[in-house]
Amino acid sequence: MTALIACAISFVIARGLAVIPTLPEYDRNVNVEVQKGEVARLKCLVASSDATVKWIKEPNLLISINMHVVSPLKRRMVIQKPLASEWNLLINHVRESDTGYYTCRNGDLVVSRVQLRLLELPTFLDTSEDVIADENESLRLWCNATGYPTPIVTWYERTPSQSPDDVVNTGVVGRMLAIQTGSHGSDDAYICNASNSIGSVTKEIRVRVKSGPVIQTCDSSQVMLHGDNAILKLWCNATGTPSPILRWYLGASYQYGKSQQGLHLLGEGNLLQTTVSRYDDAVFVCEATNIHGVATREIRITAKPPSDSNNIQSGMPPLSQDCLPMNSRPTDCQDVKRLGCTTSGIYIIYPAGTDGFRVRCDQDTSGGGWTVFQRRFDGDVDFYQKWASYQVGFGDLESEFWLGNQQIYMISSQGWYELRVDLTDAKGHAWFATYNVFRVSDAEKKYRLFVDGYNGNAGNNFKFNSGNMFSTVDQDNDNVQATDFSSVLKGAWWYGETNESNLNARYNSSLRTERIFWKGIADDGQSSVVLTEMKMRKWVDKRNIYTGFP
Ligand SMILES: *[C@@H]1O[C@H](CO)[C@@H](O)[C@H](O)[C@H]1NC(C)=O
Ligand SMILES: *[C@@H]1O[C@H](CO)[C@@H](O)[C@H](O)[C@H]1NC(C)=O
Ligand SMILES: *[C@@H]1O[C@H](CO)[C@@H](O)[C@H](O)[C@H]1NC(C)=O
Ligand SMILES: *[C@@H]1O[C@H](CO)[C@@H](O)[C@H](O)[C@H]1NC(C)=O
Ligand SMILES: *[C@@H]1O[C@H](CO)[C@@H](O)[C@H](O)[C@H]1NC(C)=O
Ligand SMILES: CC(=O)N[C@H]1CO[C@H](CO)[C@@H](O)[C@@H]1O
Ligand SMILES: [Ca+2]
Repeated sequence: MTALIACAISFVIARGLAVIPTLPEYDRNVNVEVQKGEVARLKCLVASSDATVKWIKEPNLLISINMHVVSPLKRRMVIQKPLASEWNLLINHVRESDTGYYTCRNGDLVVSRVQLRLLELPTFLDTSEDVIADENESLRLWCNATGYPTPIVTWYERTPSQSPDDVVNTGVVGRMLAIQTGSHGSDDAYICNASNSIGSVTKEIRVRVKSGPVIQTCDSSQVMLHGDNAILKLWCNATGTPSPILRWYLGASYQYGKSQQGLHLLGEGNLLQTTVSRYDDAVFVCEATNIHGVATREIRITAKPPSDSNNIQSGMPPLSQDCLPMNSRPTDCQDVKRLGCTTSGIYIIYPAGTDGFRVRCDQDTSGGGWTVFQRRFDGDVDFYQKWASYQVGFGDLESEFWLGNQQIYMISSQGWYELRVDLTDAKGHAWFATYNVFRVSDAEKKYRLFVDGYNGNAGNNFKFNSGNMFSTVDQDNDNVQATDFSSVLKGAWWYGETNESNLNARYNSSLRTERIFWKGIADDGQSSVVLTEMKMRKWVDKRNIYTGFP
């Protein structure tokens, strides 16, 4: 009995002695950490060669028996044996679902237990939003991030005086940052950076302190128009948190369009563009509003007496508008006609967005209703003028004039307009060209022309100008590199690659290239065009049917 036990013990010892030296040292709980898509190598060391070695994914998914992978995932798994004692499990293209605990068994004996984890870039689960805070308010900002290894959150601060890249470490580590907000006008940004061994993410949280509006600067500029009106630009800047909304009102000196408060709302935004009569004083009010208050600033525009004129016109031409109903505001000469004025003459019209300006109406030609914007018949007015003059107009509505590109734009953008060009040659023969569609774009687009639908006996020469920008001797917008058509042809026009028309050129010049020109009319090298008129009229019945406008 004793011998048997001794024998058994010695057997155990002998067996132990035989096995233990062949087992290398290893950590039975090594974690394997890889990024998604990489290869995971799970180690198992089993010395005895007659063992049945199994890999099991906890809780009970059998993956392999000896060299044989039985898992449904066997396409991505393989048993690798770099040494006779190693039974490593290789998992290719590791996925989220592969993570967990794996045990390697020699028979029933657990030889190793390995946790497979995915390394993950930090991402934010939840962070504070931008805050508008009260003065001196204490706040807690947070940034919760996930990732593996667990990201460390560090906080940075940026004050408005610093450049966007210039941040200061607050020394705070952890997902919560407590701050005390400052006074009005402070506008800080806090940046949390969640970082681990494989990367980092940052999030900027703006903290602004509530404040009422403060108007910083206001200014105006004035451009005199032809006649008695001016284009007025007014602008104001205001600060406040939240950002104030700016509104413009016209002071009570104006008689029309009054709101309940006696102020006429003109527009919103930090820039206002309008027209005023230069014979009136005007008070404009800029109002900045946010939830914490209102600030206002007045801008006074002082009337300029007619003698202080900086345009060519001397004195005001007489108005023909006694025929208009009281307080009527016609938008063009077609409207003047509709309101009962059927005599050609000078009227004040009020195109949308303007406070009115004078125009010449032709109520006789082809049914009337024409707003005349160019007229030449004796050469008394010099038409070889610069951009600024063409923009606001020059000459005299009673004789020769250019109404002004800005006014042409303001009128023609009110709807669908047609154009009529009347020409008379030296022999007294009258010619005309009409276009069903006429429109001129704004100053930013350099008063680009659009015409379509010719009719008449003068020839369709203006179609070549459609799509061109306006050029003057000091603004070459003709899109032709080699030439400055305005200076070569001595005019101001929608010049482009061809020149079939040139109605603002020199009057009765002896040089053919420099004189008023419409191809095919007075085009024999001797005579010339002696009378020109350009006029537009709204299609009142067919308004908004034409859809081909640019
Ligand atoms: C983020 O952390 C804060 C502070 O510990 C906690 O109140 C909040 O519930 C967390 N949010 C998420 C989505 O984990
Ligand atoms: C905020 O703190 C400043 C400085 O201590 C103080 O002058 C101001 O009155 C405080 N404002 C409010 C609303 O408490
Ligand atoms: C976040 O912090 C880490 C560690 O300081 C840094 O390496 C990393 O560039 C930071 N990330 C960003 C986006 O600033
Ligand atoms: C005021 O506003 C105008 C128009 O937006 C802008 O061009 C200008 O820089 C602003 N001025 C100030 C001082 O903010
Ligand atoms: C045009 O010029 C010619 C030659 O200088 C002159 O005879 C003629 O009268 C002028 N015509 C007009 C309408 O000015
Ligand atoms: C610069 C230019 O091309 N000018 C031409 C404009 O058209 C007239 C009439 O056809 C020509 O004589 C000019 O040479
Ligand atoms: Ca050119």
